[in-house]
Amino acid sequence: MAKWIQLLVSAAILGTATAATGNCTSPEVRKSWHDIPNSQKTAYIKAQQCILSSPAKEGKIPWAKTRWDEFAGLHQLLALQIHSTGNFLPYHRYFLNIHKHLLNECGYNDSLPYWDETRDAGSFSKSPLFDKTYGFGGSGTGSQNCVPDGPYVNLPVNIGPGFKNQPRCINRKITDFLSTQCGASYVKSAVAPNNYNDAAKAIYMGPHLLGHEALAMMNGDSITSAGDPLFMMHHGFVDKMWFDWQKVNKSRLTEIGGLNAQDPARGFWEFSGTQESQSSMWGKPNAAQLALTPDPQLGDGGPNMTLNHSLSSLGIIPNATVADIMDTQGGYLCYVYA
Ligand SMILES: *[C@@H]1O[C@H](CO)[C@@H](O)[C@H](O)[C@H]1NC(C)=O
Ligand SMILES: *[C@@H]1O[C@H](CO)[C@@H](O)[C@H](O)[C@H]1NC(C)=O
Ligand SMILES: *[C@@H]1O[C@H](CO)[C@@H](O)[C@H](O)[C@H]1NC(C)=O
Ligand SMILES: *[C@@H]1O[C@H](CO)[C@@H](O)[C@H](O)[C@H]1NC(C)=O
Ligand SMILES: *[C@@H]1O[C@H](CO)[C@@H](O)[C@H](O)[C@H]1NC(C)=O
Ligand SMILES: CC(=O)N[C@H]1CO[C@H](CO)[C@@H](O)[C@@H]1O
Ligand SMILES: [Cu+2]
Repeated sequence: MAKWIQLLVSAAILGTATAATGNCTSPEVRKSWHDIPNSQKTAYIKAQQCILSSPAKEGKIPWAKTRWDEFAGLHQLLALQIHSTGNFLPYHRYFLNIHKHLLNECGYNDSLPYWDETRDAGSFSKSPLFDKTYGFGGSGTGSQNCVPDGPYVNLPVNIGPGFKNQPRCINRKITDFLSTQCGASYVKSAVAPNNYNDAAKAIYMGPHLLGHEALAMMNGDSITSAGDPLFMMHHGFVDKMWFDWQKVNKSRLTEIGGLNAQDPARGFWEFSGTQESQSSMWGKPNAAQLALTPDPQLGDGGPNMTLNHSLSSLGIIPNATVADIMDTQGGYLCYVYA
C-alpha cells in the first residue's frame, strides 16, 4: 500500500484529522475507564510504562531524564501560565493531545480514556481506577505516600517537587470525603455559568480542584502533579466538563477570556496571598527554567487570552493555537466524550 494511502486509512480508523484537512468525520470516542475493555486498559498501561521508562528524546529540558519527565517538565515550566488563568482549559486540552502523541509513540493508538469521577464521587478509594492490575495502583503508603502497587511502581519521576527536580516515586493519597465534590450535582453547577470566564473558574475551583485535593497526586503539588499518570484521567474529566459546556451553544466554540499568565497580585486562586507569598510552597523557577518557558503572550500580543494564543509543547508536537483546539471536532482535534 502506498504510504499516503496508509496514512489516510489509519487517519480514518483512528478518527483523527489534521488542521490541513479541517475535517472530522468519525471522531474518536473517549470513554470512561469504567467502560473500556480490560484489553484496552492493558494496552494503555503498557504504553504508559513505556513512556515512563523511555529516555528523554527532545533534549530541550536538561533535567528531564525520561520521556515522561519531558512531559511533566513542560507542565512544571508552564505552571504559572496554565493555572488560575484563561489558559487553564485550553492548555490542558492541548496537554491531553501531547499525551496521546506519547502513547502513540509507545504503540497505543486506541482512543484516550478518561475518568468519569461522578461515578466514584465520595468513595474514590473504591474506584476501579485504583486496581493494581487494570488500573493505576492504589493510595500511597509510607512517609512519601509512594503508590505501593500497580503498574507504575519503581518508575521514578525526576520532575518536582515544586520547581525543584529530584527523583521520587509516583505518589498520591486518597481522601474519600473530599471526592464528594466531584459528584454530578457539583459538575452540573460547574458547567452552569453562561460565559467562559465564569464557567472556567467554576470548573477550576470546583470538581477540578477537589479532585486534586482528594487525590493529592505528587504531594498534591500544583506545579508537578502531572507526574502521576492518573493526572491525565482527571484532566480528561476536566476537559469533558468544558466539552459539555461548549455543546450547549455553538457560540461557545469561539468564546475565550481571562489572562494568559497568573496575575502576580493573586497567584493561584485556590490559595490566599500573592504569587510571591505562595512561592514559599514550591519555590520559584530558576534562570534555566525561565529561559525555557514559552512567552505567555505569544500570539496574543498582550496579557489577555485570544483565539490566536500560541500553545507549545517545546517540540513534542507542533505548536497550535487556541483556535485549533476550541472545537474537539474541528479537524485539528477529532473526538467526543461518551
Ligand atoms: C500508531 O500511531 C503512530 C503515530 O501516529 C504510528 O507511527 C504507528 O504506526 C501506529 N501504530 C499502529 C499499530 O497503528
Ligand atoms: C447562544 O449564544 C448567543 C451569543 O451569546 C446568544 O445570543 C444566544 O441567545 C445563545 N443561545 C442559547 C440557546 O442560549
Ligand atoms: C512554538 O512556541 C514556542 C514557545 O512559545 C516558540 O518559541 C516557537 O517560536 C514556536 N514555534 C513556531 C514554529 O511558531
Ligand atoms: C497570531 O500569532 C502570531 C504568532 O504566533 C503572530 O505572528 C500574528 O500576528 C498573530 N495574529 C494576530 C491577528 O494577532
Ligand atoms: C484585557 O481584558 C480586560 C477585561 O476584558 C480589559 O478590561 C482590558 O482592557 C484588556 N486589556 C488589553 C491590553 O487588551
Ligand atoms: C478543508 C477541507 O478539506 N474541507 C473538506 C471537508 O470535507 C468536505 C466534504 O467531504 C469537503 O467539501 C471540504 O472541502
Ligand atoms: Cu495543570
